[in-house]
Amino acid sequence: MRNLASGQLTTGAVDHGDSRPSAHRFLGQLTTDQLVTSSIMFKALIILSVLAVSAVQAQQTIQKQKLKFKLSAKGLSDKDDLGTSDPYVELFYTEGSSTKETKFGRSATLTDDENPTWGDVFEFDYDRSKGQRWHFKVYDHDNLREDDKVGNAWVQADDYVDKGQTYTANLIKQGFLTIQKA
Ligand SMILES: [Ca+2]
Ligand SMILES: [Ca+2]
Repeated sequence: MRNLASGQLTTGAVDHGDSRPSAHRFLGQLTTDQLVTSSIMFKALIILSVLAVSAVQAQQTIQKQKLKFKLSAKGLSDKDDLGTSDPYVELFYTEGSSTKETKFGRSATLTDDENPTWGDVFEFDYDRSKGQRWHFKVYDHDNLREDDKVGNAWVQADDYVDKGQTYTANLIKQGFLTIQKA
């Protein structure tokens, strides 16, 4: 700041004479100021990069956590004669190589909605060492007969966690299911 101010003063004072040396000096000072600024910004950039990399590493190494998430879906198949599907989701998980499915949640039923966003918050005790796999089953609620299957998806809990706790899976056979941190 002090250099810049004296540079401007000198330029103004030498209006009548040869101003090239002072103008040159002024430019020189500016360049020095800019260099100092660039250097500071460069250091700041390095620090920010290091912080960003650390954040990603920290995220990837989550071993255990009580996860909280919400569900939404897009493009569900129409399983109703009047109106469209009235969807709800049942949540199951398996661990390791076991095929035994344990239910850990069920959403509310929404009416005539092929692109539902369920308000329910689900909780899951995530443990990387257990090889947990989720099975989401989407149904269309029917009053007078058995509920129709709308679609289902399997998701490795590790994949959801490692992708920053937002994940979209294809539903078999139509549509998408999104799991989003709550
Ligand atoms: Ca139906
Ligand atoms: Ca309906």
